Amino acid sequence: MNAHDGMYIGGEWRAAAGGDTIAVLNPVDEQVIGHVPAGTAEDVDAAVRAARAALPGWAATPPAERAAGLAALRDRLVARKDEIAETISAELGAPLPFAQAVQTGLPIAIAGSYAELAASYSFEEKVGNSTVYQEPVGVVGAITPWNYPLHQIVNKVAPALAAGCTVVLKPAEDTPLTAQLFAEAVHEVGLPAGVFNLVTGLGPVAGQALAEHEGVDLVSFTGSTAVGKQIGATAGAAVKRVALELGGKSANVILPSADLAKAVNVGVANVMGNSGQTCSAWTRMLVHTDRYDEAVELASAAAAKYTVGDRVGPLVNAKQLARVRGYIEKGVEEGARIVAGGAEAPLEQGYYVSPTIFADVTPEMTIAQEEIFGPVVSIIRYEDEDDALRIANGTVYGLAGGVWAGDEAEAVAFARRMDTGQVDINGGRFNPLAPFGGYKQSGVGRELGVHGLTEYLQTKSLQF
Ligand code: TXE
Repeated sequence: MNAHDGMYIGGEWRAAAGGDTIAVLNPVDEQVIGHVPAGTAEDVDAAVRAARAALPGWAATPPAERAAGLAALRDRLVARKDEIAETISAELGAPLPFAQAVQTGLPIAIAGSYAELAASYSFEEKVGNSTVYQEPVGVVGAITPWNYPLHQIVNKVAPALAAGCTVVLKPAEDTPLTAQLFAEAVHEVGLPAGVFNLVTGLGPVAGQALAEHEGVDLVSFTGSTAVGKQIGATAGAAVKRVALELGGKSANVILPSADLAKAVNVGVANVMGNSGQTCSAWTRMLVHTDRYDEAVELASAAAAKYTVGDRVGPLVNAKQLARVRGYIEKGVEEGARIVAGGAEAPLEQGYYVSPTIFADVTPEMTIAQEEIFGPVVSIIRYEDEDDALRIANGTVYGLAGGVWAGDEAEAVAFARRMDTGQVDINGGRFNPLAPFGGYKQSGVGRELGVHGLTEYLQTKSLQF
């Protein structure tokens, strides 16, 4: 499959210092499809040293040259997009059309947007008698999850490189093959050795070593809230910059004036894409009590269209399967009513879960409060707008959401009252330049666009 099966440190491919490897499985048939090095603290240290050594040169490289490097990287990703999509499909289990369009196409567009931003952003400005410089934060430790293997990498690495930072990436152990392809693309571009480094390995070993390393100036983490809190505490104790993109429990709020069928169908599709393994997924559907029964019927009919296997892929691994099934069982125990799907295995092989719709969900139930990370929608009824807002804002999370109304201004007014970082109005459209990130426990910092770039910059002023 990949031309290289090692880690990429200081411009060279190598095995882990300890010699161990990790097996990578295909969640569709549970077969081993590759092995990657199980990096340890020793490998992380080598990678951080390489990144530190490369930092002065890359930080001093004119932004236009860094932009050219990113544009070349985008071009290499385009040239290898089929291979990347097939790899994502193999290690994540995503159906190929989704792997091509969403998992590969969007991050390539994002890489392109950072090539443009690096060229156009003003890293220096005059403020009265001062000149204010935006300088790179330094060495970035990027720790990424498996749910969007390329997207999560590009979201961190592209803005970091655009800013003039150097990077050590520790991708998720479930999807490291995509990260190796990304490293191959970087290598083909010929960026200076050490500007980008890849250490594969387990979270509590390689990930933790990277988060704790003194030579890392900023840790950017996307993953579970539990690990995010730990990384935030470690960074805080070291007075180190940190960006956290954690979980979500986003609400799809369907106001009484909305086109109900459209809002429900788009809402169900939003959760079923990537088998519900999306931090911004609209896992709670909020419907006015007068239209509740109609919405439940529409949602169960919509779920039936998502056939397991060709449209809805498996979950990434056995642990996630057990976790999602556990949540479905908990929902039933707490009194919610399954109107589509359920916890039973739909296929004999692979980590599949049927698209599942719960009705009669109340806001305090576990399935309405905790991130499930599977193809499960909870439909909750509300009495009036204030009630809808209270429910929408009634979790520890605040990452994304949707609002539907007959009148756009009505939807905007509601969205402005939501404690959440990103809201789609009447379906919205993905915008690679719009900031993405969480309120409350969904995280700290923003990704994408200029807000994503400034995460990797620090400010210096000179007075004259
Ligand atoms: O996450 P982990 P898991 C949520 C989602 C999911 C749950 C568990 O609810 O069900 O988290 O997923 C690395 N120090 N999200 O267990 O463990 C790990 O190697 C440093 C939401 O897979 O947080 C991987 O690279 N790093 C989410 C990354 O952290 C550590 C995406 C994420 O893995 C580490 C994924 C440690 N001690 C899961 N332990 C989103 N926000 O999109 C693990 N890692």
